[in-house]
Amino acid sequence: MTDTTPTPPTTPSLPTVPPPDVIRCAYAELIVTDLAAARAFYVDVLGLVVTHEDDHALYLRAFEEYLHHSLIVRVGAVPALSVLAYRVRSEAELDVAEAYYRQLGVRVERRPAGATRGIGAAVRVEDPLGFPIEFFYTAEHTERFTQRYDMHPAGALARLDHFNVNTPDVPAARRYYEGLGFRVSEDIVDGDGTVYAAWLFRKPTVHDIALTGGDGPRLHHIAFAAQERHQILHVCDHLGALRQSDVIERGPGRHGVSNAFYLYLRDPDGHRIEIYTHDYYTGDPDNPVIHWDVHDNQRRDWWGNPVVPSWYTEASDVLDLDGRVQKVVPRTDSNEMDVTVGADGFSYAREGDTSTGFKLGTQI
Ligand code: 4SX
Ligand code: FE2
Repeated sequence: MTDTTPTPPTTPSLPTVPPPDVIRCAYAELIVTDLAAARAFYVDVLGLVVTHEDDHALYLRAFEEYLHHSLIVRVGAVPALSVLAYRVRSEAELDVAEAYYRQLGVRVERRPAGATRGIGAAVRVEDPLGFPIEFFYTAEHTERFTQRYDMHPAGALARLDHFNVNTPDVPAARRYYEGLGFRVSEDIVDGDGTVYAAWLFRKPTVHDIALTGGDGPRLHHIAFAAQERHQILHVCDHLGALRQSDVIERGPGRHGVSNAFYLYLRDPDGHRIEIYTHDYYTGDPDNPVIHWDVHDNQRRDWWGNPVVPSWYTEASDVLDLDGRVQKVVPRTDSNEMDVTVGADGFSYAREGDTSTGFKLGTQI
């Protein structure tokens, strides 16, 4: 008998070989169209330390960082993300990464030491979500300026904290990242099972990567941690004094998710940068996952301030490994902005106001 039953579509299975041991998010490279304008923002306003600069690029780090850079800003034809890099535990993990992604069936490239200034041998992939991702261990060390208070500006940034990306299918992206050894700290869901966003970590903080439901692959933002809330407030004052308050997109405020104090800025090319401080430790194996109802009006801003529409809709294009802009796939699940903002959306602050019976800030 001939079996005519069609094979149901399956999500690609995870590799049988182990994933590379990722330590943390380590650096990003952004393409900008005007390097002088980018320098005025990243160096003169944000106060990042210049490790190296030439006519094509700035290699920047924050005050606690001793690796060569945590951000490269490179001039190019169109504003885009060109790579998100994770640091792995040793050089041997590069072979592990290569084998893992070869089994996943995505594009994989080995890069010799020095292909990126300051970075040793590396593996670059186009991940299943469509992002250009690098894994490296070896990197050039520079002086760590933790106690060079004579050099710290009033808004000194301490270190890179996380990446946040738009991806259409958050549950699928979460499965992929969990396969890579990341753990979820928090998510935003609704009573019908739609997942709007998820936060995952390797280092023991709330996240190294946030997955935000939306048309993707696109970069939503990269975030730097400051030590203190007043440093974030100073950046706002600094921008006001420069008559550049329009660079401030959202905040300052206190996030619900993560509990961090935050500010979102837009660089001259529209790339979104977050400054972030005071999230919490997540390193124990039984760290509780916090689920937020999408209708909880304090989930994204603990004080209930509205999220501006641009924060939901705008994001940076990403490049493939050949430097071409990746095609964006639309999200088909409902969008958070549509269910929470404006005439059709609803949200609440008090527990009794929820129509879903959702328990606020449920922990499992
Ligand atoms: O807006 S959220 O409170 O959900 C949020 C956004 C929490 C932490 C983040 O880093 C972020 O970008
Ligand atoms: Fe963030």
